[in-house]
Amino acid sequence: MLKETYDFQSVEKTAQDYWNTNRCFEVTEDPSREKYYCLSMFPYPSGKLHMGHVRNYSIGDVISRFQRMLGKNVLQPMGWDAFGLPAENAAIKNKVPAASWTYENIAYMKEQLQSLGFAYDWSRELATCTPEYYRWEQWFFTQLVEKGLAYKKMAVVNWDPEEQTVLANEQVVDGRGWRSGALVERREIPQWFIRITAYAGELLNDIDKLDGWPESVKTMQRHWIGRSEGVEFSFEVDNGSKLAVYTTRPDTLMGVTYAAVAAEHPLAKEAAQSNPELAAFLQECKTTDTSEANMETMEKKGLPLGISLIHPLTGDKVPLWVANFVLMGYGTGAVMAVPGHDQRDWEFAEKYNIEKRVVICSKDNQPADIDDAAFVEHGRLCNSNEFDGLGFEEAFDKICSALESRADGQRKINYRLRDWGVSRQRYWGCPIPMIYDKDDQVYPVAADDLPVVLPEDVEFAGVNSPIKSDPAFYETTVPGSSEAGTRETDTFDTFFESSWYYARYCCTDANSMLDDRANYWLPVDQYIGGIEHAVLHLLYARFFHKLMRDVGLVTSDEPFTRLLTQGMVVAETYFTEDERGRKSYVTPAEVDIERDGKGKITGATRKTDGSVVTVGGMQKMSKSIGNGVDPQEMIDRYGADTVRLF
Ligand code: OVH
Repeated sequence: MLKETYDFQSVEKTAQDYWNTNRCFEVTEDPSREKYYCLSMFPYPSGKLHMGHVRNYSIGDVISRFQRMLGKNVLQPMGWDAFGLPAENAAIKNKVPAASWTYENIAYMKEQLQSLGFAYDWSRELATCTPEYYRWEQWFFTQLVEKGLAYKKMAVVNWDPEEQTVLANEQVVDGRGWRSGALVERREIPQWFIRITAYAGELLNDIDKLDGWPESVKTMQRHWIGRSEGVEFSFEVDNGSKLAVYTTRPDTLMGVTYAAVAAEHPLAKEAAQSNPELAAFLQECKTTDTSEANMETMEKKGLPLGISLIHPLTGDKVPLWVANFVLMGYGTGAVMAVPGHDQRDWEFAEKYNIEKRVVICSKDNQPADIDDAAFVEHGRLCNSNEFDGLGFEEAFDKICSALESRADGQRKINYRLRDWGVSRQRYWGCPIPMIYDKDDQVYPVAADDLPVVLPEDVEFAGVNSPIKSDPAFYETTVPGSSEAGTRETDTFDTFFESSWYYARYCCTDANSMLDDRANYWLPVDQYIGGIEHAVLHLLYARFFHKLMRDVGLVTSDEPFTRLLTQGMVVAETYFTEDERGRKSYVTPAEVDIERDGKGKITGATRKTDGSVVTVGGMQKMSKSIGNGVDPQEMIDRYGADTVRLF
């Protein structure tokens, strides 16, 4: 009989017990039925669900259940992105092994997910920190090494001299280690890279196939890959050598008034030997944060080297500088500068009073006005001798041809995308399956000797990775011989695990990385996740999919047909300020609010004493500003369906 009150506790429990007992959402590969693969981005087992999870997984569940009601064979799996820094930090802080902290969180968050009634096929649950999972990415990596798609090179990392550890970029705050506060140094160490640049063209072109993705995400991926057409050519140096530069604006070549090399460039080091001021500047450049964000905003600095170049077309002398914004690792480590038509060059020339020359006309076909800023648009050429009057394309072509015949010119397609550095000097990650012999030759671990298991029962002494000081882990033999060998003790970037988890769900018990069940379910019909993954995770997963295709594991070209990116979950904030402007937040539950006719919040007072508080506006939910809503509290108070509807 109908009760007066809706007892969500018993109703939901009864339903969820029924679904579990009857394994209602477990699916098998059934070629006679139309499949639908609906996937939400799997969570870090960080402790408990937050509203961002609830939003993501409610959307995924609604779509899954809808597709199921249409009669399709729906796969909706769930799992755990279990490696990574948070587990290590918790282990150091709470003196508990990363593994047990992780498994406890998984157990609790799994209960929360079940109490929200999500229709998951729990028989396919995976956790990326289990050898059963990561053994296959280790095998995959050894395949990439053998195909020349994974290699090792020296690369810069953030070094915390006090903790004697490498820091991730997000652990460097204002140039200092987040925990130690010590000034961070740049240090070059050998690291493993995956040659994603070999797939740059295909990753770019295939974006045009992704009609089910938001336009904004496709644009972000195109910019990240950053294809550019340009020309590489050489200047004659007055010491008889040559200096190669790359430019995407050969049409502005007649506007070159100086060139610049990176601080690590041989020409700079040579000139510094007889010039203490220069030597000091090169030393200063060593501590420059060369992240792209910083390079954009930092003050551009440089010094003349006292060396001249010969302009390849005019024969004029061009002074050579060293500048802190030129990177040795990017392109040729040298750039031509056209202050009239490149804003960064303009600012540098303005600061050091270097000549600016106009060679491009603005829209009205008059030489552009560059008094206050560079003119960076395309336009007809002027002050460019035989190239005067040409438009961008034609000038690009004719000047490239001139450079090809007179200055070793070579047209080039360049990409902003750099190869993927996958080494992490952290403990809680998948061990990189490589072994070194006594001469530092490196060998992939043989397939039969995988997995290289990460020891879980480690006592976390300090901030260093325990396996780096554990002979039981790193002492081994060289593959195929009885010679003593040493294991690689770095672990993979956790994006390695999340680049292929969507495929493993299709065949979690396969005795290979994937089996043919993957081709029944893939590509994912609908992927749902936060917009913060619009570039890296999605690009790496697309890259892995193409790599898995090329080793014969899948037949499709793209992993995700449709993508829905959810925004941040936000809530109102309220605060009071002390006389020195320091804010203390009060939670929305503690205030009474007034709204105007249109429902806009116009004021708020404390419930306790009626004192006025400032309305801080909508912000991403977080404990620190007091506007976080704990989903568990809401589930207990109002029930799962109310929370999901919210
Ligand atoms: N394991 C990765 C991950 O993002 C996914 C891998 C595929 C790389 C939530 C909040 C956060 C919020 C609200 C209240 C309090 C605190 C989404 C925070 C993620 C992702 C999954 C898993 C969060 C969106 C941003 N956000 N909105 N509100 N794991 O556990 O962080 O983008 O789609 O659901 O999130 S995760």
